[in-house]
Amino acid sequence: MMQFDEVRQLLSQRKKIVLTNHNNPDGDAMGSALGLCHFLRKLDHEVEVVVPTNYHESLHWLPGNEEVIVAETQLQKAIDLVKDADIVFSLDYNGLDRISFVGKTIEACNAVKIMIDHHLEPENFADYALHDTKSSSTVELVYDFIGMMGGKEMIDVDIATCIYTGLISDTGRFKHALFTRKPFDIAADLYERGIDPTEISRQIFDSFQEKELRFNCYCISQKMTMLMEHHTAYITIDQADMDQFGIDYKTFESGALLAQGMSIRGIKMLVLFIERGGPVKISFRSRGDVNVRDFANRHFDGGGHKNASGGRSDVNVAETVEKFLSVLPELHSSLQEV
Ligand SMILES: [Mn+2]
Repeated sequence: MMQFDEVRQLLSQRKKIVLTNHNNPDGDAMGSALGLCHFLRKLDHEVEVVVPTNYHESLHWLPGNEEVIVAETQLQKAIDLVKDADIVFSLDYNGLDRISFVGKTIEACNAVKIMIDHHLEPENFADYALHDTKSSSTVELVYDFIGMMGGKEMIDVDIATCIYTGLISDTGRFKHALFTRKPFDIAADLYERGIDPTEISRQIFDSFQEKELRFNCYCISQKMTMLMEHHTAYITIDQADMDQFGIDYKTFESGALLAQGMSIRGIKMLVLFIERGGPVKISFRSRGDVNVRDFANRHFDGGGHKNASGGRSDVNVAETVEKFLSVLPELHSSLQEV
């Protein structure tokens, strides 16, 4: 493991740097990558942002977005950049399987690997890691990293906008993952630097296409089962549901749907099952002490955060739901607490 002084030393000369984040990058992943990109370019580094897959268009307005390289559409370019890099950053993920085909290239490349992340149980591939599960978001740690580099005064409105995007994305507009006062302090600092919080929120949260909102409403009204004795609800959707509304799974942003389900009074856990041939993809959301990370890990080959996790299942969706219902009583006591 490197010390931070060595990282600072390394960054004191112009380097080729590639910033990567996870599959289907969200606001925190894109905010981290683009915020850090703007900062490192100000330090005169040669910086590229390489993301494994495409992402939702509500993030396409972010400053610097037009230069992002999406590996699934420009695979050779992405691989060449990683192979040629002096430093590769892993942002908002801590396992190389979270980044599909680019992961193997990162594993094998000669670059110094730096991880900045807040997910549980980091893998051991990085030479230097800024990792804290008590951080609301990865952008919070990117902000720290910039501070550790002595660059806080270099945070301009573009960097600040990217960081704020990650903050409001991962905290759901300051609703959860608030373990310390830091997210508020950072937000106040970013405000001083000239961001437009109203406009950023509008771009991120009020940017549904009509078909997306209609699809979410359909899922809630037609595809959701309530299990009130467990304070739980679950939603099952398949390819035909998505086709009916013209929804592209690759850029489908399930966060808003999950948040809508979790906004029902009395619900402490929501589970989304998506079947589209291949393994069923499962997303969990919960409140308080209902630990869906451990639950996903025990039964559905998954993980993530205590109140937001994911998993998968190799049997069909009906059998997956059956299995879910059979193991759900394990969470009974935490689901009963008020
Ligand atoms: Mn995150």
